[in-house]
This record gives sequence, C-alpha cells and structure tokens, in this order.
Amino acid sequence: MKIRIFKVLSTVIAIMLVNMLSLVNADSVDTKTEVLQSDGKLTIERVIMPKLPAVSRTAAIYLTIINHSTNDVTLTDVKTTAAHHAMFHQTTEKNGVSSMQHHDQITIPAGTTFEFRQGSYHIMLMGLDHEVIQSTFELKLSFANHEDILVNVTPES
Ligand SMILES: [Cu+2]
Repeated sequence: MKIRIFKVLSTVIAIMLVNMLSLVNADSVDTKTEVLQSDGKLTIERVIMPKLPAVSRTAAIYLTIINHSTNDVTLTDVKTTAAHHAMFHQTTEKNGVSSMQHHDQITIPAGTTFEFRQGSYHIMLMGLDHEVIQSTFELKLSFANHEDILVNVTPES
C-alpha cells in the first residue's frame, strides 16, 4: 500500500514539474535555455565527412550527439556555408532498394546517444560549395530547447 501511494505521489509531483517547466518555457527562449543548461549538456563527437568525387553536388556528414541532460533535446535545424541546403535525412532499405527520408526534427531522449552514421541518419548537404569544403567549415545545429551548437567539420581528403 505504502509503495502505491508513493508511486501516485511521485506521478503527481512529476506532472507538477512538467507543468512548471512548460510555464517557464512559455516565458522566453532564454529561460528555456537556462532550464536545460542547469541540469546537463550535449556533447558532439566523431564528426565525419567522407571524401567526395570532385564533381559531387551533395555530401553527407556523420556525427554523434550525446545528451547528458535529464531533458529530451530536439534538433530542429542545420545550416552551413558549405551548401545551399542542409537537412536531416535517413537512409532506409526496403526489398533491396535504398531510399532517403527527410526529417524536420530529431528528438534525442534524455541520457541517450544519437548517431548520424553511414546507411542510417545523416546530415545531407545539397548544392555544395567546393571552395568552402577545401578546408574546415562550420555547421550550425539548432535545437528547440538548447542553444545552437557550432560544429567544425574537416572533410576527408
Ligand atoms: Cu540524404
């Protein structure tokens, strides 16, 4: 019985916390950012841009995002000076046919690791600027509930 009451109580407290957070979120973007930063952060690892044919108009970038925080984090946008368009894609294979699916956003649950990797999720660059990719360039990741993160990408040569 005691355990049950505790469970109900903790559920109530959890709901109250969620409500409090959404009130804070409604206030301003700054406050929203602070809420997340106070209890965790993100790490970006293993940034890879495989070597491309010289004529390629598109490229894929792979990287790993670790969400150390206790909040889910949602990737909402990606931008770079290296291409006209950058977007989140997922390669899927059905009956031996490979295709790419576009994702507007990607949620990384609290305490988990998300991998953009070959044959799966990738950051797709379209309309490549071959001058920019001669050296290290910046990729800006935007989140619904975290500050933007600038990632340095060094293309493999
Ligand atoms: Cu793609």
